[in-house]
Amino acid sequence: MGFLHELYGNGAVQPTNKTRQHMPKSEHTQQRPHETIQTLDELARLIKIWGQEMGFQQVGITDTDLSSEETQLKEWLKKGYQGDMNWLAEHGNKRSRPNELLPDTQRVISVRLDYLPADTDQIKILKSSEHAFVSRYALGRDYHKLMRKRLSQLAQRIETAAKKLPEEILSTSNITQRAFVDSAPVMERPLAAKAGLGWVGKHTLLLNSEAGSWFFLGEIYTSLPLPIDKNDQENQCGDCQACLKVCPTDAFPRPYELDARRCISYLTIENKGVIPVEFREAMGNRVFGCDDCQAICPWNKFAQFSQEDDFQPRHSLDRVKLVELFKWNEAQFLKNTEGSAIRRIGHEGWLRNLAVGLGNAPTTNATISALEDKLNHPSALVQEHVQWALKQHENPNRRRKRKIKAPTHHSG
Ligand code: B12
Ligand code: SF4
Ligand code: SF4
Repeated sequence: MGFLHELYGNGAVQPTNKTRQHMPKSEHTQQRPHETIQTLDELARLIKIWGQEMGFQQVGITDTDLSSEETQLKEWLKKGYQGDMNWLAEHGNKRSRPNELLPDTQRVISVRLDYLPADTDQIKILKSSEHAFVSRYALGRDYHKLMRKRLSQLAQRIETAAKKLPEEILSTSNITQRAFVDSAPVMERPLAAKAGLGWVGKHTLLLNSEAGSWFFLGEIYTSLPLPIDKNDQENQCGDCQACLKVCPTDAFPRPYELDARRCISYLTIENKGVIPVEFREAMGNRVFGCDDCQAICPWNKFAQFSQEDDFQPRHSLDRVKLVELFKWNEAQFLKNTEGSAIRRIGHEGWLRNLAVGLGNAPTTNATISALEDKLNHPSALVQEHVQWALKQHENPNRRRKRKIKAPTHHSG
């Protein structure tokens, strides 16, 4: 059975076909100026309502204890699974000890924001090797700024309300809070799981039985001793191993553990250098990130499309041909990726990834001539990947390896 059949012909998960809905703003939940909140329980309840009014689909509160995750993180780093992402090993214990990152932190308010745009034909595009497959999270505007801004507004609203709490409930007026989205040393998935937003699946992402996994995470660290939520989302992966089996590059040494060095997301986004040849055929047309382990997950049939206009695809990135993207010069690249997560990899990284995609595309005049045009590109990195791609086309009847195995066998 071919990989694509395995992935999409046999139980792969198509997202629900709901149209985008905007959450109604429930005016009665707005705190009126004359109202004062009397207890921390009441504040916690309002924080969730405010969060949802701001567009977050879920909000949960947890404590800062990540002691067992700290051990797992250290073991993961010891194995070198982080590759060149040295920043994951920096900052001492700040990543697993929230109050070492922000002194006085007592609680973490964790939020989720759905990002899957509607009607992007993701399976069709992944199967069409002349098209570029860009991860669903990167089709629209970069999520970092949008989420951080909203979280900061939420933090401000919490602080204003907390300062009015009776003194016997909250004795200090010194409230410390900070919003984070992805970029700081924060263990977002374990914190979100503790806060009741879902469970960490075998693919290492956070998922939820009512929402799947197509969402971003963000958090507010706070010194407020808010009541914490219980996680009623038990791990419901059961015997399923679909994500482990579908991974084109065999990046899971075992369930719940990812060797980032083998993950297409790492290879195309975080990796700044050469893409090792062993992974290139398996990458197919995935030119920015990879979604396979999520696309196959049965819980994603409960995913809902994003309500954010900002996450809708720009420049037809959900259905554009590889050749077309490869023709963007640096100025076009910078213009077309303004405000997008794609910009981070730079024009050179973009061409590198697209060259691999073109090496895996059908042999056509358009593909060959687009590649030949870049043979003398000033970047040696681009040149090398273009040469590899052209070599692939020397045999138009070749069969691409769609899936590779890690050298040491590991079971799922
Ligand atoms: C580094 C990073 C990556 C790396 C490494 C990924 C990884 N699995 O660690 C790469 C570049 C590969 C990557 C890829 C992607 N990423 Co990323 N990434 C991050 C980042 C910045 C740090 C993650 C990290 O600390 N990893 C180190 C590991 C060891 O730590 P951990 O994830 O916290 O894992 C712990 C738990 O899993 C725990 N655990 C819990 N239960 C169990 C059970 C068992 C038995 C075991 C052993 C362990 C265990 O053990 C681990 C150590 O404590 C986070 C943001 C953040 N600050 O957290 C985003 C983040 C995880 N990424 C995200 C996304 C969207 C992606 C991609 C889907 C993007 C794409 N489409 O290409 C892919 C998915 C690949 C995958 N299957 O994970 C989202 C995930 C949202 C979600 N629903 O979970 C995050 C949270 C960003 C965000 N703010 O939304 N990412
Ligand atoms: S994102 Fe793709 S390459 Fe990375 S672990 Fe998931 S399926 Fe494998
Ligand atoms: S595909 Fe299966 S094993 Fe993987 S996260 Fe989803 S339910 Fe869990």
